[in-house]
Amino acid sequence: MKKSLCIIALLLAAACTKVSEPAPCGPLPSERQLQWHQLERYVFIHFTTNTFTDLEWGYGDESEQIFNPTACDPRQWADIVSRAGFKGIVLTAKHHDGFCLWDTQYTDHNIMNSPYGRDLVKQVSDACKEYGLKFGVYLSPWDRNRADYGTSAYIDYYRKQLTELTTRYGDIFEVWFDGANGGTGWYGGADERRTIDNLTYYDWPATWEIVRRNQPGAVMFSDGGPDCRWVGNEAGFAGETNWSILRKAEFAPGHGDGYALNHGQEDGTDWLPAEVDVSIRPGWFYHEREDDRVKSVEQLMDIYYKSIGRNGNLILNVPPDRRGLIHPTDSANLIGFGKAIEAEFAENLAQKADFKASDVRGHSRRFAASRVAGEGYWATDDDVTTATLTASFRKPVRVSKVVLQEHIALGQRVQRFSIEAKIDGQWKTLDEQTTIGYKRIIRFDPVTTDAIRVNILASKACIALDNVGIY
Ligand code: FUL
Repeated sequence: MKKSLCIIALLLAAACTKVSEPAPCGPLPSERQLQWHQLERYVFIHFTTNTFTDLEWGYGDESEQIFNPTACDPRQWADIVSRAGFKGIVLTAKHHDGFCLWDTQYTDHNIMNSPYGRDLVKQVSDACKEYGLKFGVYLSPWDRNRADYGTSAYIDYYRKQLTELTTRYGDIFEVWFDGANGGTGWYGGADERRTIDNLTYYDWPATWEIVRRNQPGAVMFSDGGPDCRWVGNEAGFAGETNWSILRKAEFAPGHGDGYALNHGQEDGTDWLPAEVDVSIRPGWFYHEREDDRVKSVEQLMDIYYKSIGRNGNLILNVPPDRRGLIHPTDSANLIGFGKAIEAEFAENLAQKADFKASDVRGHSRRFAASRVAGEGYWATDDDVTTATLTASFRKPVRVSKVVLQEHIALGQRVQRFSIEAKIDGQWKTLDEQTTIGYKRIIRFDPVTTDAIRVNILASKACIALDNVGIY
């Protein structure tokens, strides 16, 4: 019998018999982390008094009177975000300056005392519901408005704020804990001398507990998680090697090794995937002087491949202007970005391919298009940690990208892989890389090819791939 027939027979047999699942490998994602991975991209909104003072870090002594957007419309934000194909919005409910964008009972330094006079957290969360978006909040631990910042009274205040935010506005998908604080040598606000030890001051586990209790589905972001980690830069890229696991005990908000944040750690103890935060403009807040420095669709696509394409989620900041609207350039580029992603991944050639694997544990025959078909995944036998998967085409196709996704519910396994194309009867290596994780996108100069081969060259345990896409 020919080899291909042999494999088909094997596949059929496997489809008919119940095959055991591979054993989990290393730390595993929680259900909330699995859901979060699937979001892939969402928008950050930075908006506070800084928008009106032209600052990036307000001092905390700004008058509430300066917060006066003349045409503020969170529905415009949500409309643009959803049209661009992004899945949610994370709003800076309070940035380092301490001004609160919601109707809080714990400080007068809030939006209800501004000329705007409306609860913006409520408006944004409502707009998200209307447009089918997830909603999240950023609550700066550092607060330059509070004279008690640095004492235990402030921790109590901070936790009360977090309680308000996590109980009043419906479901929250992510809470963002920024690591920046006055201890980094940037002074201002109510007390210019205080220095904070990030590691000892906040007692994070007790604070995180509030989120767990009130929003069990929410992931929490910081340099050290507990659910997703900072990627170690704000330029928009994850490491080419990017493990979703980390030795968590070595990290805390505002504390951790930059290289490890960017690459993860192969011997990580916990599932702690990377989130890539970057702004569409040079700054996080709107400044008119940056109107001609909005990232182009081309730049945003490069970020896409270096974040989502390298096993990270992307949180792209799009700051409203002084009117409280997303500026036309930002809007056009964000929507253009969404369209470019759609166009580049419009046709998955894997669906037309005939797949053969060098080893099969047992799966649906349609595993290659499993994401599309919504079933099965390809796994190898327990002792098989190297394997090849070949996609052959009846007629030559033009290919410039391969998408790989591991079955991460059972852990991150692959340590090294390569992609080859069969061109004029010869196999040519297009790329060789390390990790895959939730999603890895390999792009290369377009080739016209009869077949694409994925070689898994090293893996911590048997291979389990959810999806192979060819574009
Ligand atoms: C940083 C902050 O200091 C910036 O202002 C911004 O909020 C960014 C997302 O995180 O650490």
